[in-house]
Amino acid sequence: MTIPFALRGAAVACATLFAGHVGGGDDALPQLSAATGASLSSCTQLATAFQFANTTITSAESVLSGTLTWGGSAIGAHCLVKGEMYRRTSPQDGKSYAIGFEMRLPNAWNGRFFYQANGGIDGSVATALGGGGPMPTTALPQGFAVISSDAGHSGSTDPSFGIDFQARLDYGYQAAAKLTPMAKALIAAAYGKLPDRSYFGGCSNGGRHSFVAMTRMPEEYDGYLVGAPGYRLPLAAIANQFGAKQYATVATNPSDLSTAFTAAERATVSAAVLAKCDALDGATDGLIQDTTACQAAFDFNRDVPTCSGARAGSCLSAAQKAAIAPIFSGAFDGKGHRFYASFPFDSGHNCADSSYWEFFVPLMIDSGATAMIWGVPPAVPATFNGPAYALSTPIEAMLASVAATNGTYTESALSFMLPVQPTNLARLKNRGAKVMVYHGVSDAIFSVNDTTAWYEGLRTANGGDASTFARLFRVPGMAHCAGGPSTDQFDMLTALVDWVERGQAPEGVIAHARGAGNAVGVNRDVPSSWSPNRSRPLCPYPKVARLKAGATDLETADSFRCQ
Ligand SMILES: [Ca+2]
Repeated sequence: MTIPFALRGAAVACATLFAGHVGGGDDALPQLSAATGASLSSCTQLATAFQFANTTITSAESVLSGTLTWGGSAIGAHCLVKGEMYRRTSPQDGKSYAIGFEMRLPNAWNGRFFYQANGGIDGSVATALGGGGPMPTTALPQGFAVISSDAGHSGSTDPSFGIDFQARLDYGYQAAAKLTPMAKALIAAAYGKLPDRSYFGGCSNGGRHSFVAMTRMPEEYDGYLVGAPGYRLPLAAIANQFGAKQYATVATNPSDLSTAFTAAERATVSAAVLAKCDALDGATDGLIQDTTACQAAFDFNRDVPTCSGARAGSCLSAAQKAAIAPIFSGAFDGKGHRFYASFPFDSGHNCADSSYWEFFVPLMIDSGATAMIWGVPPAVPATFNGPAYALSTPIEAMLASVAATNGTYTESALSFMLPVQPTNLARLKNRGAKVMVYHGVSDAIFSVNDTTAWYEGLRTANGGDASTFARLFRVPGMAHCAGGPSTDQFDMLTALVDWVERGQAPEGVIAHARGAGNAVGVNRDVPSSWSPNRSRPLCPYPKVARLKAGATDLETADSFRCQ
């Protein structure tokens, strides 16, 4: 890596910004200083002037303001740098691999770096906007320098990259570790100083990347934004295949698992949950804020009508209840051992997102990932049949294969995919970094209960209170990362920056529904009875939003408080 001497000086000066403590009491943590901006000194020259080990810059070009937009607003002028790291040929499959990336460097930079962690099985370089989903704004338009990568392989729908052992490791945790120092050096080359503050964020597998980063790279980032983390992804995927096996026992069309639990029947369950739980938070408004109380109040077998005759949509047969109840109460192996979390009952079981995750994904995505990305030895891609694998392979065999190693695949999936000691965040905490986690309560693929169990463990590991550095926000009604009958549009990145750099701990993050006219995109799951722009506070767990005494307007966050 070549950095001009003057820039090395700037990098040293930057390090002194970590000094300074505020607060008192026995839990005083360092207060990190705020980032300061700078202007881009060059763009196209970066293609030749920037050098870093194992890195090839393939292009650097200026992008005019308005070329990209978010929510109808122009994103400002910036420099787009494309490149790759660690080009190599696989000893397992003979194919060529590299870690592809793009960085977008704003002309008017806010002094911050954002690592955009992507979803799915990675495999494509998503546009480095600095976030996605339904966020009202993202990092790039706010002036962050943003990196996005393919995490070390090409092909966002093809799990056969798992034949290559190094590609497994890059996908798991090593791509982020390799990209981080390169990205910071590129920022130094572009602006004359390293980033003052660095943030890491994503949802789903991107939330997993964030979760892993806070345990493996606690010194590299100051804030971690963790959305719907599949932080035990191989186990969640096997649990989802457990669900497919259960559904298959009551599907009227064996080739279509959704016939086991139709949209009308799912709506019946959501309505039954609302009938028991909606008012527990003081407001009968179609949102169940008190998720914990709801699980005690609602009984699936008792409160969902049982069909007396043929299935009719407004009831479940006894056989359906027997098949579906274990999916909620938690997947188990043949010995009755639970290996993944339960799922809570909520208001959003009938949204389209849930059907996709429960009926399509286990057969077409989870199966291939389990067998080829995580399993040891991996399945042979040319003859692999996803639905047959999901429905025929014993759960015990799946669990054994993601825990296995051999002479070629020397690290198991449970090692390379999962965070390391996830309730020990002392290094991150003690240097003043912060963590914000959000998770939809109606998420059908990664259970909010799994994330809540981790957070309870974190509280225990920190004397009963982790809120000084890490907070969990459960989002009622929200499906996987977005959607569901929910207020799913919120800006936790700004809340995280305010916490990291200004010491303003997030109490209630305001979230909006995305009804008709929403600039970023309409959520079709928003009930027609709601105001299109309904707002609610998202509350740090274990607090929940409750209706204020005397408040009558159910469409505004002002009527609720976190308690
Ligand atoms: Ca309610």
